[in-house]
Amino acid sequence: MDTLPPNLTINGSRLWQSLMEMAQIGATPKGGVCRIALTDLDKQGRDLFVRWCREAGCTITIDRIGNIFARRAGRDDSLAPVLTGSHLDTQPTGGKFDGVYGVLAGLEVIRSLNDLNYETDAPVEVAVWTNEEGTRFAPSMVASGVFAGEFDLDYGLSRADLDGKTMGEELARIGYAGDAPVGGRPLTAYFEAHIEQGPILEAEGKTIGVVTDAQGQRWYEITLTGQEAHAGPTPMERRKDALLGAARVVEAVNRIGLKHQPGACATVGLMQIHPNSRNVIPGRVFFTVDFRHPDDAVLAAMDAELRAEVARIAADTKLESELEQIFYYAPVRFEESCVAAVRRGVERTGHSARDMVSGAGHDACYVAKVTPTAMVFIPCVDGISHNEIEHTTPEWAAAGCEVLLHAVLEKASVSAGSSR
Ligand code: HGY
Ligand code: MN
Ligand code: MN
Repeated sequence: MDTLPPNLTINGSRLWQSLMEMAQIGATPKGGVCRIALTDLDKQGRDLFVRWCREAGCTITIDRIGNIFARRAGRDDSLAPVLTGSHLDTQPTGGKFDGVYGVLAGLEVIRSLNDLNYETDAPVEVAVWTNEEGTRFAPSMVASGVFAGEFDLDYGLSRADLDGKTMGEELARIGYAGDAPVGGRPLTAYFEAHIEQGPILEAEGKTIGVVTDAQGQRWYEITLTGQEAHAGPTPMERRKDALLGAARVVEAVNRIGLKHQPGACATVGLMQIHPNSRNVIPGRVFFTVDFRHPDDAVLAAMDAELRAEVARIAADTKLESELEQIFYYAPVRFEESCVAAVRRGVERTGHSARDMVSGAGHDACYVAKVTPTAMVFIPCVDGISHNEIEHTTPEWAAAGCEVLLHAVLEKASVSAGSSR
């Protein structure tokens, strides 16, 4: 690979300014961001990103599930591009940085290459993946999953929110139902920069996480059905109380998580009670379970224990139970040469670093199935994310972007000093 120029750097204040401007779209009173997938606010964020990329000289491609690819041409445009990026959609009580940091760090790489007048051999592209969070349309990372061939396009477009609106309908409504095929094209590598969303880097005083792996996940939807009845005249022993059953399953989920330490995570995050009336015994409860672990065999054991517990609790409380696993991916090992490129970026920039396993899921977990992939983490304050107080610092943001620039250039094989 050609030698890199000595003045290779990014513009940290421009990156921070872009992050703060994007955070205005869906800004919440507590300083967070609510920009749910395929809402008008998501459209506004996408439009702003597209405008910035066009101003940076990129061409824009949108595929049929709304993934956006902003492309900076390389000297040899026939070469497979080096891709970076992440997602712009947020959780309902999300922060300014989850996903957005990786998208705008990718844009800053493009802007910096323009400033430095560098022409890479291979094109460089920045991706915005549709619906990474999975909060409105389950499962999460469904669009990068379609890109990686994990799900077929019709499955992805048919994902519906709780009001029955599908991704396909909402993509058309906001004008991001592209016509480019989803995936199936060669890439040289994919690098995703992201906040850690946990406490390790900050606690250890490290600036960069060299992400070697990501833990596996299993998502479930469970419905317990009993019988609505009057809260007054119905004796306790005659009740078929769906919420009592759900409460016991929530406790069992937590117990399974605690049993498989270190490493296991177990969460019930969404619950709907029917009819949700103060003086009616709940007849039906719908809720979700999110299991994670870095070891696939343990994840499988947690799966078996959950199924057994739901069956036992339903029988004990005289309820009908339905349990469906709607999402699963095994723990991911990121590709060695890409991880090494991130490591060399750390060496060249001199930032402190440590290897990490990602606790969160990322689009990189699916893209890794079709392209050599690695991730760059930066710390977030108190390790808090998926919360309006989510925060990082301009210094950490700039440091991660610098490392990303080096890793991208290593794979895009820069020819030093060539002007565009
Ligand atoms: O759930 C996750 O890990 C990610 O935020 N989609
Ligand atoms: Mn994310
Ligand atoms: Mn997230």
